[in-house]
Amino acid sequence: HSQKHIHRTEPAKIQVEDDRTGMSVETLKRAILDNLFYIQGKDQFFAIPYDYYMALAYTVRDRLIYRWLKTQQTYFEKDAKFAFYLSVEYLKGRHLRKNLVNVGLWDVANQALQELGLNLYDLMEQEQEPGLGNGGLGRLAACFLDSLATLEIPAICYGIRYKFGTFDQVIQNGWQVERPDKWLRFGNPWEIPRSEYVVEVKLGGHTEAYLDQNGHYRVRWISDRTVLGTPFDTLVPGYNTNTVNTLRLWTARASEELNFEVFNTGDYTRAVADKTFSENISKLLYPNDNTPQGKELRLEQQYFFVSCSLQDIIRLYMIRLHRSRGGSYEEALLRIEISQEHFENFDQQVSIQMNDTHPSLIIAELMRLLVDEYQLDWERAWEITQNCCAYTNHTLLPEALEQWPISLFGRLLPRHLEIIYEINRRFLNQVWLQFPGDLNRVAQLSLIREGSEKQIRMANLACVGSHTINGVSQLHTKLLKQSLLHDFYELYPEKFTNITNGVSPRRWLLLSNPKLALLITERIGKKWITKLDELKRLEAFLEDAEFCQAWQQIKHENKHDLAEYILQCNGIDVNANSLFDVQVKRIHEYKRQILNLLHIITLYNRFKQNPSLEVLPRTFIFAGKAAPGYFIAKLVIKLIHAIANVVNHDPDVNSRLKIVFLRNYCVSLAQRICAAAELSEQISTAGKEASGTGNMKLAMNGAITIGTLDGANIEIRQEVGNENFFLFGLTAEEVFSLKSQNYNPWNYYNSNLELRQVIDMIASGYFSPDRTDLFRPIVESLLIRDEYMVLADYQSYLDSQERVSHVYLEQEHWTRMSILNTARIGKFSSDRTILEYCQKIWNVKPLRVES
Ligand code: T68
Repeated sequence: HSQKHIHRTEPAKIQVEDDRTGMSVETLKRAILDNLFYIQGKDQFFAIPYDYYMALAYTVRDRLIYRWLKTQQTYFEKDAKFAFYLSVEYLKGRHLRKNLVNVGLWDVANQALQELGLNLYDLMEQEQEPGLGNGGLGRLAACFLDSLATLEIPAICYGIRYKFGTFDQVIQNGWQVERPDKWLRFGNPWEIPRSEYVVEVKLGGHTEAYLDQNGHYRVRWISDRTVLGTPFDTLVPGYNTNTVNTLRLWTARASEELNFEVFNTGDYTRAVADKTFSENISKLLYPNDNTPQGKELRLEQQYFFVSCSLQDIIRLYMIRLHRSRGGSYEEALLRIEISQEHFENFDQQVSIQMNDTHPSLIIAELMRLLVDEYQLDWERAWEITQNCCAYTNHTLLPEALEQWPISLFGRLLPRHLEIIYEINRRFLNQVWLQFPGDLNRVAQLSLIREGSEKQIRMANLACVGSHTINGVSQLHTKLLKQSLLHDFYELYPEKFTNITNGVSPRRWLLLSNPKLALLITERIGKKWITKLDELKRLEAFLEDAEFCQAWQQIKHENKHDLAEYILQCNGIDVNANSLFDVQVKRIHEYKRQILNLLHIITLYNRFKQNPSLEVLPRTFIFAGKAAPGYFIAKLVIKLIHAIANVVNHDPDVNSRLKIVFLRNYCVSLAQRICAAAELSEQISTAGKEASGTGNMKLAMNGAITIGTLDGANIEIRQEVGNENFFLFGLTAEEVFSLKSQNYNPWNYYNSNLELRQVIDMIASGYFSPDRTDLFRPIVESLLIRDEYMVLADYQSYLDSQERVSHVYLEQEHWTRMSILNTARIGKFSSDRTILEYCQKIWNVKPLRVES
């Protein structure tokens, strides 16, 4: 203790550079205590665990700064093409462990903390996870951050710094209740505000035509308000590289802190009211996945973030241009006079990826800047725009496509509306030439949907303005071409390509399952961490009894850990020897959590009818959030709890069946669960899940999939082998053809006794005795329409589950399948995915940052 004190009270003796960069245990200890004292303003008398966490976080961040600046310098000096990734969501998960591991500080930090009498694992639990995303789309963007940095790709990722990320989910009496997520409440040590790079964003107003000095007709936008965008940078270190990339998130600020005119009249509240108004733009993340929210504020968010990011992209481009012409950095910063000829090579230097249509306003905004502000011809501006932009689609659900009523759009972005009309006019002329007289086709392709309320179709804008359109799995891309974007495919077949999703092996194996990662490394070395195909070498150990046993043992220990967590959170005692059967993802009808429930009730019934029946003990683990406005999804959560309530308390069955709903699904929880999962439920209706990425994480951790031929399941099955995958259900084609033949769920209900019994129980209030009609909406949706063909797939699912139970009883066989799932999952590394984006879409190459 006395030693701690010396360093704190004698700052003059501290060698600053060393304390902020040194990687030894001694330096680390000194740095942690120093940060505790000088940044947190605490000593060990006052410090709470959070202070120590912050002190450690700053210690880690200090060690990234040099490489971060070096990375930026390299990017400025080298004449390389850049990828700019635009996403309104990033579901990053916690930083501390990832950063420690990526920069090789894990062991030293562990040691340093031990010597300080602290526990690293406890400190990691102090970190508030930034939940700036809803589900797969946001998590994909976060895996891409990791892969871009690890692969040394010159890239900058842009997004919104929401004050409130995805809501906290609490469960009250089985119902989901949403609570605001105050992740910034205690400060965020991982970000650096960059107030000096603030940009201005215009909104509202009207447009005016005028003649420029050359007598050309031009338009200017006279907005009626402006907001400021301040960037906050998060450092993103790659694994074992010098590259530290930037995630730049924008916060909205009022351009005037107060309105002085109003202030002087004495109306203080009103004087600051405008400020609140502007700052609302980055207040909250809309909590929907796979459904758009047609709210004005959402459009403001999208434009705000696009406008800020594009200004930044252009500014960075101009600096690089100036440097390449021999100018200095300082001059470049001051040289603000941007003109036409500067854009000559813009599209050879800049590649912009739109993560779904949420950033698709970038197309109209780039056109506006090039044509209105920098006075390029429309034709050249359009060429540049198309050459720069590319669009990733993430959904096949037609109702999920974004559209904006033109009245709302025009009020907020009057100039962009004109530009979109002009893009559309030229585009439809071209369609008309290619398909003369085909009015129907023109109507389908038009950026504007006609009707009583005209709408702008953002997917059409994205397709027209991009050079490449990609789906996220083979099936998804095929179906995009066949149905959702069929007309665009006929027009531009060459624009379409597939890039199957992937997940980061650092986050989803190395960090989330350290024991398994260690076992793997002991056998095949460390290369797999950045070359995931290396896992194939595990196949050599299939006959190695010791290895197989260690594999089993680790899964068992992970299950134990999760069981402990379940006991702590839910007070449910689960059997760590039972099969851990998990379905963790957003709650959505197309993902069919209900099908899982029908299976559970079926098992329950079989048990009740025949108590001596040999049934494999199973623990069913659910987790996931429902969009707050999605009534049926929230009712599904209630139904899970209602069934759990009956099953878990029934002494006839509860030694063999348990149902657990873990509240507040998030990245940290996903990491715990995937290490312990044995059976991965990927049971969406074929043709509905664009790709899925949970399927990849779980298989990577040795869980075996029970799944339909949907999204990336198809490719996973192909890779791991049909015999190592539990298949069931209709194919996408069968789903479509059954639908077109007037699918009738009643036929299934009437002809399947077990199914009928299960549905009757839900309908009659067996699980809701206090309100027997509580689950009627679910029953009705199944019996009246069954949009997602749950009944059609029921029997096939049961049969497949029965095969699961049989195989699980042969533990050796199961372990073999488990090992093969991990060993053959190499394709689903987001490193492979990012390399494909680099090659097929961005034409961007790695750029080594020297130490
Ligand atoms: C998911 N989409 C797909 N959307 O459902 C999933 N939507 O199949 C795929 O694997 C994943 O994207 C990555 O490609 C989403 O997660 C959203 O979250 C979302 C958010 C806002 C608006 C619409």
